[in-house]
Formats: sequence, C-alpha cells, structure tokens
Amino acid sequence: MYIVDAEKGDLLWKASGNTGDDADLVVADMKFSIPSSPKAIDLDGDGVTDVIYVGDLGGQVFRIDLDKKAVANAGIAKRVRLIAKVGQTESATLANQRRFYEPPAVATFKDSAGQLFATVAMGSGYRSRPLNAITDERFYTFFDKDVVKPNLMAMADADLQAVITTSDLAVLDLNSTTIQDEGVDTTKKGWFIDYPEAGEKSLASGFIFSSRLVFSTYSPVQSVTSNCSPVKGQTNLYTVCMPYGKLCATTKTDPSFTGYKKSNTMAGLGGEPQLMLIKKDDGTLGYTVLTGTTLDAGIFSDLDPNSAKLVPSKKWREKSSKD
Ligand SMILES: [Ca+2]
Repeated sequence: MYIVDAEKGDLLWKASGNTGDDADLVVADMKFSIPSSPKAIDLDGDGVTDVIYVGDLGGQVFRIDLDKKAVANAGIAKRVRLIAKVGQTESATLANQRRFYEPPAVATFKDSAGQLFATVAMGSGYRSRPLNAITDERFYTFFDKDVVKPNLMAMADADLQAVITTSDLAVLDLNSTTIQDEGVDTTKKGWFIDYPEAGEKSLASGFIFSSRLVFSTYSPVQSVTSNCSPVKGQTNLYTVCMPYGKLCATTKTDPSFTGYKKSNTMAGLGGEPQLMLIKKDDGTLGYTVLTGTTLDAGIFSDLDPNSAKLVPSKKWREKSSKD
C-alpha cells in the first residue's frame, strides 16, 4: 500500500507485509494481493480523508487509520488494522477461499442506544474465474464500531474491536420472513448473504443511499444450446435495507423483485449499479438505478427528489475549435 504526493510523485508512506520492503508499517497480515481500489472515506466531512478500507484476495478487510496531525510522512497512517477475515486465513477449504476484488460501500448509522457505527458492505467473487462454482461466495456487511470513535488515534490496538470472523456475523436468510420484517440479530458484528445460485458472485461494488444498499451479482447460468455456444450468464440485482438487513418497503411492493432480489435484470455482466437522478416524461424528477443496460425506478420511488435538491440542474456543451 503506497501513498504518494499527487503532484510530484514522491513516495510519502508505505505499508507492506514484507519486512524487507523498508515500509513505514510492516503489517504481518498483508500477505495477499490487493487488486481492489482503496476506498477513501472522509467521515467528518472536512475534506480530508480519515480512513481507507480495502479488501484482499485472501478474504481479508483492512482499515488504514490516517493521522491528519502527523508531523512526519512516516506517521501519515497510525495503523493498518485487519478488521475482518472471511477467506482462507479463517478456513482453508476451497469453498471458503473468498476473494475481494472490489472496494466496499461504507456508510454510518446509529444503533438503538444512539451509538454511531460504520457499515462496510462488500461482496466476494472470483473475478479471474467468473464461471467458478466451487467457492461459496457471499455478500458481507461488517459493522465497524471503532472508526467513529473520536479517540481512535489515541486508542491502543489491544482496545480495538476484535477481528471479525464468520461466527461473529448473522446469516441474512433471504427467505426468512422474520428477517425481512425485523432484520438480523443486532448484537452481531454484521451479516452475510449466501448467494443462492450456483456460481453466483460479486464482480462489482454496490452503493448505499437513503439507508438502502444496492448491489449486483453475476450468475454464470449455463444456457448452452450447443457445444460451441458461449456461456452468457446473467446479472441479478439486490436491495437490502441498512443497517440490519430488513426488506425495504419499496422492494416489498415492487413486483419485479422477489424478496431482496430481482433476478436476471439483463443477460451477461451488468457491472456496478449507479444511482441516477433523471427527468421523467412529465417533467418531474426521479431516482433511478442504472445497472448495465437496465433501469430500476422502483427502489427509490418513495423519495421526493424535487424537495431534496441534491443535484442542481445544469446544462453543458463541449467547446469546439470555432469557439
Ligand atoms: Ca475528514
């Protein structure tokens, strides 16, 4: 993990799992590749990144705590903390060799006691082998109760939340009407969904907006008609109410969804769902989720974008050489 000066390119800080790398921080748990983009989070909205989350190919998730008061480059990050492990460092079986290729969606919520915590939501998926059905891929939401603490910089590592493993998590059973109505056990440190289809996996990041988590999966359904026809697969779309995994009211009444899931939104790989604010034919605005080539207006149909005024209307054109 490198932090460099964006203007000059100078190396400012480095963390590595290898003691021979002359790193500012040697992190023994950093022993797998990290193809994912790091997810930089500005928790207090002051324009300065506070923490970075990133997963690796060993099914581990790290949080890098940045120290904005650091006086020397070596102190830019206070620590690189392993916050969860749900892959081969927890269990070495082939089914458990989960890999994180995509950055998480992160948001903060309050629990019933009014305590802030962060949700770190990300799915596993063997991107190098999209047809693989041996790994038991999952979508996770980890609860990070440390990141919101005002004294995070001063805390001793021994006082931080223990590394989350599978037994710390609730299972979000997609078919449980109790969970659909009430959510998972709130005393757990998060939850996961076991993807129901063979080979179903995450190949894109999701997003969290208005307490709703939206993410897509790729399912390599074999619709082979002859020996030479390609495996096309399909994209599924999920919507989960945060933070405890209830079924959202709009999803419940949307006939295109069965529970949390809309199956086969498009053939092939749809990629990352994106939230769009679009003008409808009647001139009103509406939130729509774009996944690949498909639009989904139902998920945020209860929101009034005209009163939210989140996105000012703008017009633009490209300058030509005649300008
Ligand atoms: Ca900040």
